[in-house]
Amino acid sequence: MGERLHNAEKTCWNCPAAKLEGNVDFRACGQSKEEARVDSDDKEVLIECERRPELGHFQPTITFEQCPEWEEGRYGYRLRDMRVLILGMDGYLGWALSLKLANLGFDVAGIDDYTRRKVTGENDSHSVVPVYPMEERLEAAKEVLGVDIDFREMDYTDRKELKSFLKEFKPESIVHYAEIPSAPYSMVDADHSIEVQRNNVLGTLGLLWTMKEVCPEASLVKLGTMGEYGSPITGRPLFEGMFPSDAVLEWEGREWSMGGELTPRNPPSFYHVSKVNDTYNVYEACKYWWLRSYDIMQGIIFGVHTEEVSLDPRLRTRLDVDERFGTVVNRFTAQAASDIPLTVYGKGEQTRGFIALEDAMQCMVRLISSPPEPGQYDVVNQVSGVYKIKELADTVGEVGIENHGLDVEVQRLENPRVEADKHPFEAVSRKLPNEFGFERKVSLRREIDKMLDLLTEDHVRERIEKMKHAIIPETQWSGEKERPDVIEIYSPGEKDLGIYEPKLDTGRVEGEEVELEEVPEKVAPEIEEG
Ligand code: USQ
Repeated sequence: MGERLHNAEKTCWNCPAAKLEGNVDFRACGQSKEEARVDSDDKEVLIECERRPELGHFQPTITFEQCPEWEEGRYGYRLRDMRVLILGMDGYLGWALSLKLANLGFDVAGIDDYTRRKVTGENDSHSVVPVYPMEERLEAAKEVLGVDIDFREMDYTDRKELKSFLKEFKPESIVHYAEIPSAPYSMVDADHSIEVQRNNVLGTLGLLWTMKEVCPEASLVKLGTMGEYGSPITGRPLFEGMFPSDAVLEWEGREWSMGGELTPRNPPSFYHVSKVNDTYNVYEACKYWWLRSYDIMQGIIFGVHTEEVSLDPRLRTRLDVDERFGTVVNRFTAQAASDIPLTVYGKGEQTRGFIALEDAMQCMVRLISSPPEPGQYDVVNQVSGVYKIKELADTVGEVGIENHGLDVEVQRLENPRVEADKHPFEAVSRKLPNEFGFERKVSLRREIDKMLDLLTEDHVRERIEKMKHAIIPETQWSGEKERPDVIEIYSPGEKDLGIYEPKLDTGRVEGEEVELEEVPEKVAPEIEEG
C-alpha cells in the first residue's frame, strides 16, 4: 500500500483495547486530553492493553502503524478481528453493514427484535425486494462469503438482556442502528409518536448507561440524521455538529466566539426530534463518563446495492417504498418502475443531503476503524450529494425513460408535511473525506439505473403492485388521515428548479467520479417475509 493510511498515526489513546488506568479525574467534564496527559505524578495517564496484558502499564503512545494488533486494511488500519456489535442487524442498513464488516474480517455480532418487519406490515406494506428470514440470511452469509455472524433476537431496550449480551460478546465498537427511522411513522398518532421516542430516546439512554457499566472503552457509532439541523432559511451552512473555531456571534455591538458549541437544531418531525434528544444524551454521556462516540448526521440513503448484498438473492437487504418507511429516491425509483407518477410534495424545492447505500457503508467501516478518544464526542455529516426533490424526480424520470423505456410522469401533491419547500441549503461534510479517507464511489444516476434494473424485474413489480395502496401519503403532519390533492402532473425536466443553488462543502475540489465494478446479479425468487 503506497500511500500512508489515514489513521496510521492514531495511538492507543484511540484504541478500544486500551483500558485507562492511573490518576485520571473522570469527573472532570470537558477536560481535554492534553490536560489529562500532563506528565505529573497526580495526573499521569497510563493504560493497560486488554490484548497485550504482558506489557503491563504503559503510556498510550503506540501508533496503529506500530502496533501488531492493528493491521492494514482497505479502509485504513483495522484492529485485528475487531468485535463489532450491530444493534438493528436485520434492517436496511444493519444487514448491509454486517455483511461488509464480516467480509472484511471483523468479528460481527448483532441483535434485532424484527420491529421493522412488523411495523411495515401495519399498513399492509412490505419490502419490495424479498428479504429472507434471518436464519437463511446467516446460512447464506456462511455459504457465499464464508463468514460466521452471531445473531440474537433481542429488543435493545431490554437492558437486562442487552447487558448480558454485552458482557458475553465484549464489543469494541457498537453500531446503533436500532432506532425507528421514519418521520411519517412518528406523525401517525400519539401511540406511534410515543413509541418512536420511547424506542429511540429512552432506548439510547439505557444503552449509554449499560455501556458505562459494561464496556466503557467501546466506541459508539451512533446514527443521527442531517434532518436534526433542519434547513435554516438564512442559508447558514449546516456545520458538522458544532460551530467551527472561527464562528462568531455578534449582538448589539459585542462579539462572542461560538467555536465548539453545538449548532442549533430544527427537526422537522417527532422522529427527527428523537435524534436531537439522542444528540444531547450521547454528548453528555461522553462528558460525564468518558464514553466515546461518533454521532453520524446521515443524509437520506438511496439504493439497494453493495458488493456483498448483490452476490446472492438471499443476501439482499430490504427496500421499503411505502409512504412511511420509503425514503424519497427509493420511492421515486419504485414508482417509475411501476407506472405511478412520481410523488413530489409541495413545491419540490426542498433540498436534502443524500448518500448511496454502498458509500454510507464505506463511511461506517472507516469510522469504526478509527475510534474516537475516550471522552470524545464528535459529529460527522455523512453526505455525498445535495439535491432538490424536483431534481431527483427529473433524474429518476430521465434514467427511466432513456435507459429503461419507461413512461414516467411527475405528480405534485399538496405537501402532507409541515416543512419549508423552498429554501437555501449548504451542507458541510469535510471530516469523512479529509480525515477518514472517504471517497464517493456511487453516483445518483448510476444507482438509480441499477435499481431500475432490479425493480423492473417481474417478481419485484408484482411485490410493488401488492403494496401500491401504501404509496400515496395519508399521514398529514396535522394529524389528519387524508390523501393530499394533486396540484399538477408534468413530464420530467419540464419545470425549472427555482432560484436556490444547493451546495455541498467537502473542503476539497471534487475529482472525477469513480464507478464501482459491475457486480453479478442473480434473480431473487418470490418469497414471503418471515
Ligand atoms: N418527499 C417527497 N415525496 C415523497 C417522499 C418524500 O417530496 O414521496 C420529500 C419530503 O417532503 C422531504 C424529503 O422528500 O422533504 C425527504 O423525505 P424522506 O421521506 O425521503 O426523508 P426524511 O423524512 O427526511 O427522513 C429520512 C429517513 C430518516 C433519515 C433522513 C435523513 O426516514 O431515517 O434520518 O431521511 S435526512 O432527511 O437527511 O435527515
